[in-house]
Amino acid sequence: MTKPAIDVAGQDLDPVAGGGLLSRRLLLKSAVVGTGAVAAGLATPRRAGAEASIPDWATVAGQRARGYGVPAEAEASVQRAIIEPWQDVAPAFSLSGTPHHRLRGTITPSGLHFEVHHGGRPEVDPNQHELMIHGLVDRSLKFDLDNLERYPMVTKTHFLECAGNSLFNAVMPEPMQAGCDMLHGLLSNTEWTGIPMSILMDEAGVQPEGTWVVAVGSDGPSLARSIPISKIMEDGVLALYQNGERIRPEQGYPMRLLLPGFEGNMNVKWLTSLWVTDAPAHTKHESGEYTEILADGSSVEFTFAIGVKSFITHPSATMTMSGDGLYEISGLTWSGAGEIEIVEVSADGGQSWAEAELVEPVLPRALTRFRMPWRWAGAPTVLMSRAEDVTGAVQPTRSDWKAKYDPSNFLHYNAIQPWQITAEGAVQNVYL
Ligand SMILES: Nc1nc2c(c(=O)[nH]1)N[C@H]1C(S)=C(S)[C@@H](COP(=O)(O)O)O[C@H]1N2
Ligand SMILES: [Mo]
Repeated sequence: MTKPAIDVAGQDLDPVAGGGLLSRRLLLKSAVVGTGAVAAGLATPRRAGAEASIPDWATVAGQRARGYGVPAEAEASVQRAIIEPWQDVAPAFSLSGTPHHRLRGTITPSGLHFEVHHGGRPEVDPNQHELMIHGLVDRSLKFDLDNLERYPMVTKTHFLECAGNSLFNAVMPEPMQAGCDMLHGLLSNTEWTGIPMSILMDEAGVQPEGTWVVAVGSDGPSLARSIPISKIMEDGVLALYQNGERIRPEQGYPMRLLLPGFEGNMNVKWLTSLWVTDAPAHTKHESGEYTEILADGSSVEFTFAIGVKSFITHPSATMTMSGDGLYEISGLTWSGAGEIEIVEVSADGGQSWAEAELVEPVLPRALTRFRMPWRWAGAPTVLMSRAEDVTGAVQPTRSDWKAKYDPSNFLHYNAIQPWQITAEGAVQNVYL
């Protein structure tokens, strides 16, 4: 981890909480070097000398324009993590996680969006793919990509999180030492564009008894989920575009259902059928795979919305600190219930907390970045973040979360993530 090149006036270096958390006013200071306020541990830019040399690439003609850009060659190691441990348990499943510890900002590049395929990624021919709306409707309708292009479209930024995200923290007796891609990577954030579902439903004419919609994908397992029609009508979107371009094959090309804030599984990819019914269908994918068992042995019938959550991305497990001194702690926060209200950070293992800055725009049901200035004393400590959303819901500790469920449950894990920093500067996953 590299330290930011900031310099500051003395008073802002007074801690606002234990462990070296500093005033958020520091985030406003520009990179003024040389006021002498900070002596040790500040990463200052190298001063330009008279011996400036001209690099080779600045002396020759560059590469020609190209049709589709890719990241710089030196960034080729920024990849999704293929989540292998899961494949032993359910071999038909195929998962990859977004490397949040190697990204900044909030939008997930399309090529790094996480994947959860229950039966692999189908190779859909867009010219043959159709979406049917049927069941308790006045008119059954069929759409192909061409018909759909003529409908009004909306553009909205929303996160998608698998209900099984962070499963290793939920079930492993000892904390797994891996990066944010393995630990929390079944989470991404996208600018989606598509047709409000209410428009298509109104065209079909939903009958009064039509209170549920069973959405089905055209992949091998025909993944199917029941959705209350109220959600479909409120803010459901038939998503066709991802960050401005057509949805990637991994994300459901050529169309997927987007249900802002609802667990990933309900956002059916390669969507081919919407069957309007008067009751949930209790498909294998909802009742068999996405039901949480509580501590008393009973189970929760449905958990639609994703809970309030956050984790620090910089620094995070697998990173190494580059010496003591000033750092900007940075992380991600989100909630399926709406906007994030507050994120607090602790740099002393939860003994004291201070409010982090939420980076604008703070959008409902979208990833929000938070940041906090911090001076690491070079001694062992534990960093944590704790989010609260508009409904007042707050992230639980791991032990509070575990107490609620049967030990086998790994769904909807949203506990506080502590990162332990050793005296040598290694950042490790830890349970507190
Ligand atoms: N048709 C279909 N839809 C699907 C799935 C699938 O396997 N098939 N996986 C679901 C699960 S479990 C999740 S978490 C999200 C993952 O979306 P992504 O792969 O675009 O990240 O899609 C959901 N929709
Ligand atoms: Mo999922």
